[in-house]
Order: sequence, then C-alpha cells, then structure tokens
Amino acid sequence: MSKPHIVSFEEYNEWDSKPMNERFEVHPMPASGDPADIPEDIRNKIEAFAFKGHSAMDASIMDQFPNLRLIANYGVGYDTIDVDHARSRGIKVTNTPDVLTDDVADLAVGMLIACSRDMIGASNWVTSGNWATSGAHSLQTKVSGKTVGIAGLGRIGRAIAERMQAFNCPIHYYSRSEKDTPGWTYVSSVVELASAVDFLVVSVSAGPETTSIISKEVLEALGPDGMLVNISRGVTVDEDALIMALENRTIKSAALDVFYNEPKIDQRFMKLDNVLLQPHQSSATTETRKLMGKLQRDNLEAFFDDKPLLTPVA
Ligand code: 8YV
Repeated sequence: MSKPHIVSFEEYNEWDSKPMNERFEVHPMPASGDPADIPEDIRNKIEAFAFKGHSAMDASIMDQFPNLRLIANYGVGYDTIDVDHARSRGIKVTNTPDVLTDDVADLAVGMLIACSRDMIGASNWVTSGNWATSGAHSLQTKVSGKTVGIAGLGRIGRAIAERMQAFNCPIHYYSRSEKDTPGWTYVSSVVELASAVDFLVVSVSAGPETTSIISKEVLEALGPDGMLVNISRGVTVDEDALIMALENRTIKSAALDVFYNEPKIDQRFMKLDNVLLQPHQSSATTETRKLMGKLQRDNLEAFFDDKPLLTPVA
C-alpha cells in the first residue's frame, strides 16, 4: 500500500526523521519556503504537513496544496498558523501540549533565579579573575518569599506558579477568567497584576488578544524593583517599550527566551547589563523534543488511520 505524502518543515533529528520516512513519503519544504518550488504533481499529492518552527503558515502556503487535510504542529504554540483559514478549508490542526510543560516551567524558574541572582554575571566574575583581584561579586536580589505574578494561567503558567509556591512565593495571576487555584490571587488586569508583584512571568498564548499585552504601562506598573520573565512569544511584549524600560531602569531586569524577529533579535539587547537572554530553548531537551516529535507523528498516524486526533486545536 502506498504511503501518504507529507511535507516536513525545518530539520528533524534522526530519531524523528527515521520513523517519519518509514511511515510517510516525506517531501521537505524547500529552503526558499516557496511551495512553488515543489513540483505541482507532488503538491497535488500532499495530504498533511509536519509543521515546525515559527514561519507564517497562512493561505499563501496552504492553498498551494489542494488536497491538504492536516497540519500537525511541532510545538504547543501555533500562533503562526492561520487556524481560521485552515478551518475554512476543512484542514485539521494539531499541536504538542503537555509533553513540554515541565521543561518550559523549569526554564522559566531557572531564568528567574539566574537573573535575580545575576548568576551569569557572577560566573563571569569568577572566570574573568575579578573574584581573586577585586573581591566579592555585587549583592543581588532574593527570590524566596517574593510575590510572583503569572500572566496567563494555562498549563505552563500553572506549572510555573506551582514551582514558585515551593519557594514560599505568594502567587498572583491574570487570566481571562478566574481559575480554581490553591488560594492564588486573581486579578482581571495585567497592569494591576504588575503593580502587585516583584516578578512578572509572561505565559499567555500568543494571539490577537495578547499582542503587546505587556505594554509600557504594565512595565511602569512593575516598577524599578520589578523583573520580567518571558517564555511565551516575543509578540506578547511591546519590545520597544521593554528595551526602553530596561535602558531607563523603569524595571530592574528581564529574563527573555522569546523575541521579535528570532534569531536576529534587536541588537539593543546586546548592550544591556540587566537582561538574561536565552535562544528560545524552553522545550529544548533531548527527552522533551523526542516526546514532541512522537506526539506530532502520533497525530499524523492517527489521522491517516482514521482514528481520533490526539491533540486537536482545530
Ligand atoms: C517550539 C515552542 O516548539 O512549543 C512551542 O510553542 O515555542 C517551542 O517549544 C520549538 O522552538 C521548536 O519549534
């Protein structure tokens, strides 16, 4: 029996590519990103995408494949996929939630502590020889017991809150509606949240409702002793406002794993001494990426086996 034809995006490790090629006829998206670079007779055979990365997945791509029926996303965030257009064409969309929640929450907590205690600066203090020649590294900021705000109490936001509760941190959170929590304080405004906390963690899903939800006003409310942690998407923060807030010390510091224009981020970040920068690596462990790839494939296989999709979003 012939294998279904799919298009794969970006690179896969062998632990993903081997089983994917065993089950499907895999056609890599050309480096140009232009579907027209795939021969039309192949495009007409394509029934699914093994989508990966953060490039725009819109009608200009989807409509080059007349028999496309499924977009299986590698990642929990699917903000670059035009789900409304997919739905209008009857194209199903899946993502890979849950398997990466712990990794993302772990990194958010690690970034918060590393930034608050300037662990990277302190490590450089040792390796530069300054410790031996100039004495102790500068005093930093305590984490335990400080008030933590979570903007977006989904799976990942909740996992971060549970971790910070173990540091005896009072938890405040913003969400579109109040949630069932172990006594955490709900606020219906991000500005109000920012004004009440020492650390503000951004874990909202990206979309039209959350674009620049961390605004100049929110950063001013967070204040000169406040710290921002972003593990959601770059677009959830007004990046110009953030850079100015860091330059002017409107906020104390920021720990960021996501940015506009990744990986060629705004060069102004490189000149700041109060940021901790990570290369969008919150789910980037071998264990988790293997689980993400398996879940993406499981959705593809379920689709072609006419079984229920495991993690549909549309
Ligand atoms: C990506 C992520 O999956 O899951 C998400 O939404 O942002 C990441 O884990 C990763 O960058 C691979 O594209």
